[in-house]
Amino acid sequence: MIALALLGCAPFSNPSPADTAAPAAPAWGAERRLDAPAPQDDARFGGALAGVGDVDGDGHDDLLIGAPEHGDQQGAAWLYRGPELTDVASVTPPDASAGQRFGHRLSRAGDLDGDGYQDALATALADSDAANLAGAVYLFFGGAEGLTRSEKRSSPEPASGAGYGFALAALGDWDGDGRDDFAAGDPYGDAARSGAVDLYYGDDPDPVRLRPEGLTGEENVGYSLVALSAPEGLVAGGLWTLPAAWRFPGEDPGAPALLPLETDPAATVRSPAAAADMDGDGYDELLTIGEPALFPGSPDGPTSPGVSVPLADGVVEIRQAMFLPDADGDGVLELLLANHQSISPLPDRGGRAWLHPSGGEPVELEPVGGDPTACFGDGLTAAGAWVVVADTCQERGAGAVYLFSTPTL
Ligand SMILES: [Ca+2]
Ligand SMILES: [Ca+2]
Ligand SMILES: [Ca+2]
Ligand SMILES: [Ca+2]
Repeated sequence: MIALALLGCAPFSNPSPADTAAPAAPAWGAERRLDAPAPQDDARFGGALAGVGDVDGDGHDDLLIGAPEHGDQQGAAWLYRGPELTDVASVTPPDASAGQRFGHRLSRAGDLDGDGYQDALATALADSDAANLAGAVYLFFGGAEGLTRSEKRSSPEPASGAGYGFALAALGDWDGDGRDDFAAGDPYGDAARSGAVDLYYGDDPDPVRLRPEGLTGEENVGYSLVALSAPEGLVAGGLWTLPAAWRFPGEDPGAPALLPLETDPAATVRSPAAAADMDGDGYDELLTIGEPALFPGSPDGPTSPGVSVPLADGVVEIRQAMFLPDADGDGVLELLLANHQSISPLPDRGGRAWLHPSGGEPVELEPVGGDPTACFGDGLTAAGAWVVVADTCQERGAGAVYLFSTPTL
């Protein structure tokens, strides 16, 4: 009950009798589907998504969408400018090459160089420049013309097939120098596959490499990254081997601590997925996927036991999760959860996604058009007033992205 008390309004507890009336259907407003600007079978448009903030300074938040298998696995990414996300421009690294799989991961960055424009991050999973297919992270700097200038970052310990930048996280300005900072995961970047996290201050080219002490191998630290509000720091997960998650405090990132992710009753916790201050007490809650749970925030980071999130009937696990703005006015953020795989015993269709209001029952999102047996929900983000849901299986793997206007309840 301590956890529920910390979450203030006790979101996601079982509804009390007063709450059991059918919830009002969410007013999703406009819904739209985006297909790839250059559709191609198996290109996996929507394989990465990121609301990147306002990169061109026109006052509207913008969206990046990647297709990592596009064009002989060179990969591709496009910038969709807000507010309508109809103005599209290709975003390309200067050393684009076949097999590079650019656009495997995308992230907002904040303002890395302090020029007032929001910047963005993109990885090339199998970049061949640094060592042998070690992967690379590109910084794309915002400007009035969009994301036209970039710089490249490679692993300090480049290893074959390592997939540098497998996870990315925008941190805000940890050192207070006016430039926002970010982290790049390197979960396969050493012989023992213990993994590591690189901390980049602004646009400084050389990272601070972070690796918890006492690792013995196969921890794959940096497989997932979730930023907390500074100074609580950064949560780095391993590869499906919990409790392999660590917290790097913002004030002393060189002193990470193992982060227990235990729930009561015990649930299958797969991976950290998102963090936000759900209840407005100043400390971020951590949301995990698997059987999803919320770990209450504190000055020392998220705390166990986590509070399980009740799922829609028939749903056992979820694979994607994010926070949504408070849509029902109770001061508590809502959740968007998805599972892109077909869920037995629910009626046969592919991926599904649900809005989980803090005070009510889950409400399913219905994609506009398209093949309902595909993998709707294999990526989630938000950009401006839009909730963005990917379906990379759509159209023989060409992929599609669905836009839903932010709901009001
Ligand atoms: Ca903009
Ligand atoms: Ca900038
Ligand atoms: Ca900084
Ligand atoms: Ca909180």
